Amino acid sequence: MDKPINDKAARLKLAIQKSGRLTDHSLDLMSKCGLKYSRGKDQLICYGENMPLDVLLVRDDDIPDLVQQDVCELGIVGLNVIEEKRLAFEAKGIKPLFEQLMLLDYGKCRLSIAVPDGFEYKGPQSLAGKRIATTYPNILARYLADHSIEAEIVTLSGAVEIAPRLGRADVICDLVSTGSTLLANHLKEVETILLSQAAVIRTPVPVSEAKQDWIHRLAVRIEGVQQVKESKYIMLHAPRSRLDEIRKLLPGSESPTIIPLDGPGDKVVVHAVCRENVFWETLESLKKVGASSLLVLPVEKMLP
Ligand code: PRT
Ligand code: ZN
Repeated sequence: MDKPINDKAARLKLAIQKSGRLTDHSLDLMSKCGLKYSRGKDQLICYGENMPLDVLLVRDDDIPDLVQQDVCELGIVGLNVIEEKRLAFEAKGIKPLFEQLMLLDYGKCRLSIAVPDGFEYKGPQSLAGKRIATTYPNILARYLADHSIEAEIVTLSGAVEIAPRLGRADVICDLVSTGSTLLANHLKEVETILLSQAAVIRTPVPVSEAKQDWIHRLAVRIEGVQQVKESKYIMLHAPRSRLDEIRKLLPGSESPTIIPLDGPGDKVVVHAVCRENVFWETLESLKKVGASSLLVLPVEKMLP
C-alpha cells in the first residue's frame, strides 16, 4: 500500500528550472505523469497534492548542486549543465553526487565552436593560440585537451556571441539550437563539441524504500509519457490473405491483435499500437493492399 503522502520524510524533491527554456516542458511533463500541485506563496515550491513529490523551482545551474548536497533527490536539467558541473567537481577533486537517470525529449541543442565571418578555419588546430569565449570552460578545456590544442579560455557569464565584436575573444564556444543567433552575429558554426538535451538526474545516495519506489514509478510514467507522444492506435479491416503486407506497412508496431470478423468471408480486424506517427501516405498504402474501415486514434497513456 502507498505510504501516506504527507509523511514528510517520505516526500521526494525534484528541482526544475524556475524560468527558462526547460520550465514549461518540465512542469507539463510532471502534470502528464499525474502530479497535481499547488504553488507556494513564494512561487518557489510546487507542493504535490496527490504524490509524495514536491517540485523546487530554481536556476538551472543550481540543479546539479542541489542534488549534490542532497537537498533534492531528483533534478531536470540540460546535459550541458550536468557535464559542465561534473567536470568542474572532478577538477576540484570532488566526487559528483548526481547521476543521469533518463533522457528527456526536449531542450535539444548543441555546444559548438563558432568563428567570425572571414576567420580561416581549417580544423581544430586553427584554434591554437586563440582566445575562446564560453560559459562552459570545463567542457571546452576537455575538448581542447582531447585535441592537444593550447588556447586561452575566456570564461563569461553570458552574451558570449558578442565577445568577438567587443575584442574580448577570437572565437566562441556556445549553445546553438536554430543557429539564428550565430547568423545574426556574423558567426559560423565549425565544430560541435557536445550534443545536449534535458535529462533527469538523481542522487546516487541510497534513499528510503518508499522514495525509491516513487522514483521508479515516476521513471516508468515519464517513459510512458514520452512514448505516447508519437504513438497511435490503429484499427482496420483486412482480408486474412493480405496480413503479411499489412504488417510490414504498420509503422513501428509490435505484433498486432487479429480478430476474425463475424459473417461469411475471410476478413479480420487488425488492432495495432504504432510507435511512430501514422501519416496519410501510410493509410493510402494500407488501402491499396486491401485494408478498409481504417481508424487512427491517439494514445493517452501507456505502460510497458
Ligand atoms: O536563469 P537560468 O540560469 O535558469 O537560465 P539560462 O538562461 O541559463 O538557461 P536557458 O533558459 O536559456 O536554457 C536552459 C537550457 O535549455 C540550457 O541549459 C540548454 O540545455 C537548453 N537549450 C536548448 C538552450 C538552447 N536550446 C538555446 N538555444 N539554451 C540556450 N540557448 C541559447 C543559445 O546559446 C543562443 O544564445 O539561445 C540562443 C538562441 O539560440 P539559436 O541557435 O536558436 O539562435
Ligand atoms: Zn543558467
